[in-house]
Amino acid sequence: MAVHEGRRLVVLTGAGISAESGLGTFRGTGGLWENEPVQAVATPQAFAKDPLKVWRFYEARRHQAARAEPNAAHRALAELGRCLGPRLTLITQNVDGLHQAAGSQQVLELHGSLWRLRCTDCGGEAEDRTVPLPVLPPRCGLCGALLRPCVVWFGEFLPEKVLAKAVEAARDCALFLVVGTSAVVEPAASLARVAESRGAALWEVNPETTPLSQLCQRSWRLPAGEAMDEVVEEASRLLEDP
Ligand code: BV8
Ligand code: ZN
Repeated sequence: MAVHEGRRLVVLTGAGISAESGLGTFRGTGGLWENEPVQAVATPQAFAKDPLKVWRFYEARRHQAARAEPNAAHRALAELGRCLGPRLTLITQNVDGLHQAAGSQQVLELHGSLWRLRCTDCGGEAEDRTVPLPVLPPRCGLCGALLRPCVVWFGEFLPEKVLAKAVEAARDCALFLVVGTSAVVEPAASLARVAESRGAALWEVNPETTPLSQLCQRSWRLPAGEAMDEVVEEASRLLEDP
C-alpha cells in the first residue's frame, strides 16, 4: 500500500499497553503505586535512603517482565513499523522492553529500561537480564559501587537525545496516537500537545478518559489488545495518499 512519503505517525505508549501482557499499571485500581507510594521507590532520594528497598521493587518488576510476552497491541505496532519504516516513531514510557520483544525497532525509551544497569560511581552501564539478580543491591564489577536500574526517576531528567528525537517527531507528524497512558507524567504527556498544536490529528486508545481525551479526534475506549488491529488499519489509511 503506497504511503504518502511525507506523512509521519508518532505513537506514545504507557503501562496500559502492557496490561494484557500481565504487567501492572501504575495508577488506577491495583496499580503498582497503590501499595508503594512513588516517593518510596521511584526517586533518587529513595534510592539514596534505602537502595535495597528500591531494588526489591525493581527486581519484582524484572521478574514479572521476564515472564511477560508481548501482546496483540505490541505486535500490531511492530507490524506497522515494518510497513512504515522511518515514517513511524514509536515512543514509550514503559521500561519492560516488550515493544522490542515484539520486533519494533528504534524504540524511544523515554523513561529508560529495566534491563540496563548503571554504576552510581564510575557510570559504567551494561545490559543485564539475569533474573533473579544474584545479589541485591547489585554492585559494579569494575569499582564495587552500587548499581542502579537505568530508569528515569521522578525529579530526574529524561535522556536528552531520546527526548530531543521524540520532540522532533512530535513536531512533524500527521497523526499522534496515544496508547495506554494516563497522560499525567511530564514531559512525556506534553508530546501529544506539541503534535496537536502543530496540526497533527490526535487519537487515543484507553478504556478510560485521560487529560488528553478532549483534544482527541478519535478515541477507542477499549483495551489496546482488542483495538490495535483496527487502529493500525485506520492509521495506515490516514497516512495513505489522499
Ligand atoms: C523531569 C520510572 C525535569 C521508571 C517514571 C512538568 C514538566 C516537567 C516535570 C514535571 C512537570 N510536572 C510535574 C513534573 C514532575 C514529574 C511528573 O510528571 N510528575 C507527575 C506525576 C505530576 N516528572 C518528572 O519528574 C520527570 N522528570 O521532568 O525532569 C525536571 C527535573 C527536576 C525538577 C523538575 C523537572 C520524570 C518522569 C519519569 C518518572 N519515572 N517511571 C519506572 O519505574 O517505570 S514514570 C511512571 O509513570 C512510568 O514510567 C510510567 O510509564 C509513567 C506514566 O504512567 P503510565 O504509563 O501512563 O501508566 P498509568 O498506570 O499511569 O496509566 C495506565 C493507563 O493505561 C491508564 O490510563 C489506564 O486506563 C490504561 N489502561 C489500562 N489497561 C489498558 C489500558 N490502556 C489500554 N489497554 C489496556 N488493556
Ligand atoms: Zn563502577
